[in-house]
Amino acid sequence: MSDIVPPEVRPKPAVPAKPPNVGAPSPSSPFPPQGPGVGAGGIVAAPPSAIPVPIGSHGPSHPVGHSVGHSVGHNVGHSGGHAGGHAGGLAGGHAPAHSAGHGHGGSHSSGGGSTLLGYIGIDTIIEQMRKKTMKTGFDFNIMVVGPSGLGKSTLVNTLFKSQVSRKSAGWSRDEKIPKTVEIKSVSHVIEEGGVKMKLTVVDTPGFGDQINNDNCWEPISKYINEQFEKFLKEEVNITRKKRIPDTRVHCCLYFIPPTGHSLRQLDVEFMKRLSHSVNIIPVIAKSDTMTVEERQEFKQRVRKELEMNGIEFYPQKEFDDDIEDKSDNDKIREMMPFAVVGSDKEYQVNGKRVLGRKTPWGIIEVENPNHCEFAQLRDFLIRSHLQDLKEVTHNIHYETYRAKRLNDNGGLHPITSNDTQESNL
Ligand SMILES: Nc1nc2c(ncn2[C@@H]2O[C@H](COP(=O)(O)OP(=O)(O)O)[C@@H](O)[C@H]2O)c(=O)[nH]1
Ligand SMILES: [Mg+2]
Repeated sequence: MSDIVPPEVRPKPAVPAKPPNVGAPSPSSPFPPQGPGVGAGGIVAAPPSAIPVPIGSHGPSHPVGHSVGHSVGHNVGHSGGHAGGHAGGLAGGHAPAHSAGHGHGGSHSSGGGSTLLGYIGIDTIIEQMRKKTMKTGFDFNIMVVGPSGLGKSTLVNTLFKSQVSRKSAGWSRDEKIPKTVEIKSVSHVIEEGGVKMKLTVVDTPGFGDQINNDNCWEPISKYINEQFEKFLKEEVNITRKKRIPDTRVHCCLYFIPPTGHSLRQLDVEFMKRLSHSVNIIPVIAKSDTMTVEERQEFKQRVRKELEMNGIEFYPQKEFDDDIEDKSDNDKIREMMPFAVVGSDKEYQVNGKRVLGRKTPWGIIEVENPNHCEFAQLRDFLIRSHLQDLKEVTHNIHYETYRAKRLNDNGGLHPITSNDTQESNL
């Protein structure tokens, strides 16, 4: 594939990695978080160098297991139930060195006079979880919202290094990009390092394109709730699927036009209304159209306006887990909204192939942190917070919907699978 950029040209992540657990109070749902979402931390903590992204191809280009060390100690509590004891022996050889010490150092027996010595193998849970995730894969659903022509499709393609959001049936690469007129989701399976991700991009019609934009967030809100409803119906089914297809929107990238002015009333309304049902990540689109000073000023203004309007974007302060989490997330929040540039074209710069936009005065390298903040967004979204986005969606947004729905209804009656809509995945 010509548009794969070799890993060595990619910059290091500029945002701190986050342990893949959510800071929110865990609701006492009788339903376990879905699929490999929770407990599959091994995927998201992958080191930055491990993103070769052979989209749609099946050749893992990296040895698996490189991400094990990052997840130790964070997920065990969530996913112990999945662990098969017999797997310990299989995985023991891969146990992360630093955690093996807990077991091998067993000579310091407890005050109770225990003489049990030696390695138990608890730390192999990570390897067991990794194996499970490799087998089952996981879903990730991302929605893009903003006026048409702001670079939404391009940015998603830049993020996932492919034509993912333009590949909808019937459109080839060279044809004119169709304008989205209805909410449409397109799914792709992306495989990397042996882990499969079913990525669904939900494209929304040019938000705010109309003359009268009253209530234009409604169809988007409806779509988000429909996915919750679909999931809820599957959950309360008497014959539940082993793994419920997850079409819930894990993240909504909200594109702010690079006007240099204020947020529009529409932006404020949208984010205010939707921030309680979806993880909103505001980004400043086409930031190559602004000077460095303009960009800084605009970012500051947007941050201030978001705060003044009480808009909680992701990562929400109230869900910070602990002090470490808070300090990592504070750094990210201070950098937001990321001023991004998108492109799915490659150019040769200093002997390396880079994704960029060619202008008469030079090439804007989208992954170069000195040129724009795309790399920060990508690292945050995929390499450090992807798992957390899924968990917040499940534990907070979905849980809120579920509680309300069950309350309103006086308890949802079990329904048969015939009543539920088929997943659109
Ligand atoms: N200057 C600039 N142009 C961009 C950027 N991203 C996309 N474009 C261009 O803007 C046009 C619309 O992009 P598209 O991704 O289809 O926008 P969408 O309607 O929001 O999905 C295309 O010509 C893109 O090449 C960017 O970051 N900067
Ligand atoms: Mg588009």
